[in-house]
Amino acid sequence: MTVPLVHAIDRSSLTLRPPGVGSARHLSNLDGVFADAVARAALLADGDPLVYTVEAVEHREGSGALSYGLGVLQPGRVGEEYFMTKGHAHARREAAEVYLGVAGRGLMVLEDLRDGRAWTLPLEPDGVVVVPGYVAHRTVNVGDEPLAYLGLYPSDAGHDYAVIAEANLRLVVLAGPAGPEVVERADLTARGAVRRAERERSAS
Ligand code: PAN
Ligand code: ZN
Repeated sequence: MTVPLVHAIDRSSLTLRPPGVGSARHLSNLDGVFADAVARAALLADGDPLVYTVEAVEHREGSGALSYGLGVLQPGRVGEEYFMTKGHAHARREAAEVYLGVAGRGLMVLEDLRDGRAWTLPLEPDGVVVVPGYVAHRTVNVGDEPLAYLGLYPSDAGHDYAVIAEANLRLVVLAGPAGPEVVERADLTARGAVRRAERERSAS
């Protein structure tokens, strides 16, 4: 079947017309992504929420082909962390990607696999973000509405989830009292201990 060369983004339903090939990830499909295992288990027991969907349009004609996916990431939190994607680097490491923000308020968490440099960038409607090659990436919904974006990538980029599965990405985005806070994963344990001590003090 030939893949259509024209699609429209329907901004009210956040879907493609005609539809792409859909996939969905629920919280149960995101193992080892969120730091707070207790909060995750509670949400799973309560019904395993849908975290995001991707509608992909993949063109496969030759080595220069481009593909794209419309990602829709729901608002929500697991403990202090906002809902986010699993995250990956491209199997063909040098393959870059362009993200176009469509709706909602997001952050991209990025990490260069060559030198470990890590940073975040805003992902907002009509904003264009470049993810260079060799950079692992995930999106985080830091708003109250669905976050939608189009990711455009070489068709032979491939998704490598395993490369970040063990250590996860270095930067973590938490919902702080004044909005998103970006912290180092290595500082999470200490931070959790301080929070617990504060809770125990105020409870006693
Ligand atoms: C995006 C992602 C999309 C879902 O289209 O695939 O945001 O994230 P995960 O693939 O990490 O589950 C992309 O970056 N494609 O290359
Ligand atoms: Zn990608």
